[in-house]
Amino acid sequence: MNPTVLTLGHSYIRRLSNYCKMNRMSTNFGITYINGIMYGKGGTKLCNMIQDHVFQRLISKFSPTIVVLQIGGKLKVEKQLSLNKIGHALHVLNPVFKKLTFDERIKAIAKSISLVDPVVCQSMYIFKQPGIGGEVIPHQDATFLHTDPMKLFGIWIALEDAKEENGCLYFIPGSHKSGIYGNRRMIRNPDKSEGQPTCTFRGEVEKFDDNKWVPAPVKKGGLVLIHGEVVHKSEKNTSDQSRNIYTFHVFDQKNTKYSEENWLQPSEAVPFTPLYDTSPE
Ligand SMILES: O=C(O)CCC(=O)C(=O)O
Repeated sequence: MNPTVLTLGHSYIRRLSNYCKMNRMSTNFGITYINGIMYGKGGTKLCNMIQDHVFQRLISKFSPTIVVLQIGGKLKVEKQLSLNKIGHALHVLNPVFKKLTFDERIKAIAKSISLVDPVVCQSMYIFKQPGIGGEVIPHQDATFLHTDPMKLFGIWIALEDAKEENGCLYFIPGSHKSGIYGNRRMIRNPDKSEGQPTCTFRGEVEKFDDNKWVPAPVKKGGLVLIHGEVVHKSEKNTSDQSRNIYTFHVFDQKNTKYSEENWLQPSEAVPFTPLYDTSPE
């Protein structure tokens, strides 16, 4: 794994957090979507932030479209250690992440699982910060990025050792064979009236058996290929070591319908990008 990826992530954070400091940005603990879509608490303040040109310039220069901040009245730790996530277009807008995403080894993995015409639909840098990195609750990725038939895969790359202590992934073996539990889906909210959230859930929340989880510790540079319907999660990071990762999702667009209800849709600025050339030789 190229160490620049990690360094680059930290430099994003330093710049963003300096910006936050300068502008006394504060919201309640929650998710902050920078690209105009917002969930979580602190919505009003985020609107102000989005209209702020300096911040927009910073965002467009450094490519993050989503930044999750753990900020609540008082920060527990420094701002640069409070950020949780940057996404979802690193693979399009940033040369380092682009290079990594379209690396020949990634293409070989996609070919090995018979993806005919895979496209990359999103990418994220996830920080699991020492002491405060939160859990990611049990889920199936196809709940969020639904394709019919299921042709979605996550590529998850450890930029640091991911261990049980600092929040590695956990899986329920065999859980990818039963479809989407409870028909759970996150979709664009059909109710567009004022004050309604942009996205909403339908279906039931499944309670998974605590005894079925298997940890998947991975060394720095290791890659985990995640089936779109496998149930997985990660725990809080209570250790003093960070657990940073880069992840992106691909789906095979050959004979597949990507749901128009999915929260993420391709745009001119950030289209879904083919992983490899499929034109005949
Ligand atoms: O990295 C994590 O902690 C969770 C990532 C995850 O669940 C995902 O990318 O689907």
